[in-house]
Amino acid sequence: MKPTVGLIGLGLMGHPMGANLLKAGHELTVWNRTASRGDDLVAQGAKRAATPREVAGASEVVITIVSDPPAVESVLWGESGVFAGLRPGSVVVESSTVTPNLEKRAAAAAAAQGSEFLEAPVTGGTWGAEKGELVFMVGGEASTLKRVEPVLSAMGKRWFHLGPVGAGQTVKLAMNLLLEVQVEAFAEALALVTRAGVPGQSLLDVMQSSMGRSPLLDLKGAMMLKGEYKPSFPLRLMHKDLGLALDLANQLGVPLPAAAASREVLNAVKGAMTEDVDFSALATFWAKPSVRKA
Ligand code: NA7
Repeated sequence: MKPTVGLIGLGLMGHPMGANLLKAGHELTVWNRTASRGDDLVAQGAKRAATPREVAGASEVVITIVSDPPAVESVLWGESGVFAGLRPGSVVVESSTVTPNLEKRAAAAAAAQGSEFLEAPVTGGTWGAEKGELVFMVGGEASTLKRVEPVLSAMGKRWFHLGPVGAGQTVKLAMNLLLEVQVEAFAEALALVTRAGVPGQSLLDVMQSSMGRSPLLDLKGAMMLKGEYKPSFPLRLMHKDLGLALDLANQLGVPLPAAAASREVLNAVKGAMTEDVDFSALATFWAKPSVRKA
């Protein structure tokens, strides 16, 4: 028997994860703050819950994937949150990108109710979520992971067990730092060559034929050259993640000078944008002088 699954958060990532859980044959209960984002999943057979508490009451495995720490606080600890209705013996899988400390608190709260907890932030973007090829960075007990592997396999292709709760988010924040700084470095290099009169495409062609080749830049480099920034990994979320990485670094006393400089670029672009854009839109920092003055 496949476990009954609850999914809280049907954003860019959660929605396709829900579609893949249904495809894999799980009985699925969903909740999203904006209920209409779940309409098509309900049409495909998901049950709609009125609150996160109701999701928890209906599910053996409860997955949460919402924006940021305040959103996780609200869906877990809110008056009608998961912890108000968790079934003893169930497992909470928290897949948002948040702080290691928040996950440790959530793990303790789940344990106090006789449930298990796993942090499992994801990488792979909307593309990976749609294809069911996400990669999970897992922190928690190996035995808990074993229990939910069939559920993870409906949404992802790989998972890494990185240690106790906290290790998964630590690696996730470090990963996003790497992705951000890489794209930011390419945007700087692009600004340099284009100002010198060399087409940006030439830089991308040579870069992608070199030792420095990066699959990420196949995608993000092309977006920057076209100046089209439909969000796959929204800039607002990368801005949040770099902030969380810098907070963690402050706690640990680790200097992150490139990440700090890069966050300033995200800050300026975020302040100047009126619509939701991909984080590769950080390239507009150089393209539009008005962004720098913002
Ligand atoms: P999205 O597409 O911005 O979706 C965010 C989701 O979080 C969406 O379902 C939101 O509901 C929900 N949300 C945001 N704030 C709240 C509060 N306060 N309470 C309840 N629900 C909330 O993000 P992604 O799907 O790309 O990413 C999700 C996470 O994975 C994030 O941590 C990333 O960094 C990685 P809404 O539809 O707006 O009502």
